[in-house]
Amino acid sequence: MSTLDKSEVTRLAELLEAAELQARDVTKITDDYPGMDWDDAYAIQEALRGLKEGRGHKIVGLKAGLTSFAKMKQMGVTSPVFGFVADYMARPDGGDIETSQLIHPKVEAEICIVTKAPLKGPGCHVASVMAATDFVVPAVEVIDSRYRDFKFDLKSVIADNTSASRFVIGGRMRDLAELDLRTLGVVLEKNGEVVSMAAGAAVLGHPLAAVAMLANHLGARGQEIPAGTFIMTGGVTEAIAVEKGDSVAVRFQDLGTVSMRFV
Ligand code: 0L1
Ligand code: MG
Repeated sequence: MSTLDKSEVTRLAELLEAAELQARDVTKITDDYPGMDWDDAYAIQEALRGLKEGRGHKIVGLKAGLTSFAKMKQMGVTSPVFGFVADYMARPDGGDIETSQLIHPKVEAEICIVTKAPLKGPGCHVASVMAATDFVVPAVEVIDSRYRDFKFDLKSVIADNTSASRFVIGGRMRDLAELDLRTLGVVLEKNGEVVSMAAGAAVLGHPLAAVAMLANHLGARGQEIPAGTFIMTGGVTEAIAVEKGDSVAVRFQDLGTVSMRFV
């Protein structure tokens, strides 16, 4: 069930997209629409996706967010959220990220997969995801909530495409069978100093549980994850604020290092 009509959904998607493109923050949308429900939130995200496609952008991956206990605690929420990433958000490993295009970026280290078979919920679990995984690849997500001071609730953040902003995929892909994603260690360094570390199990006990939840979430909407989909399972640590001049390197056990500079 939803409470917003189509024109309100479109208007809110346009408002959030304008905030992103102009790099200016807005107050969370539930302040004006306190009765908004989950369907409304995902409908606004869907409308945002339509705006991106209308500009000629391609959706190149799916993401789960707020999947680690550290992030849930940091943001004061109790359940994950799902969104998408588009081609214009991708930056090369070792490359520059332009801060003038962003509001208040933060980085998070993510264990990602690419699927080789479709995944459709309900009933998807970690083993279904294992069977459908082509390979594992490391990435760093740059999140940039369009909401003032990163202050939001879950519905507002879903509408804002889960703060998706930029992402950097590392160069080394590995077979899942060679890895234990639960014990895979991740060390996040900013300007040469270790600022955060965790193991894969920080994400819902097993990072692939985030993919199963995503498949079940889409299944409830009659959708599936197609074969060949890049999926980010969510930050293993809390998100770390960055600014112009910062360098970030994330060392993933068995998966290599992903780095970037904020300019
Ligand atoms: O990818 C994420 O975990 C972001 C989820 C949205 C909440 C946030 O902006 O931290
Ligand atoms: Mg993330």
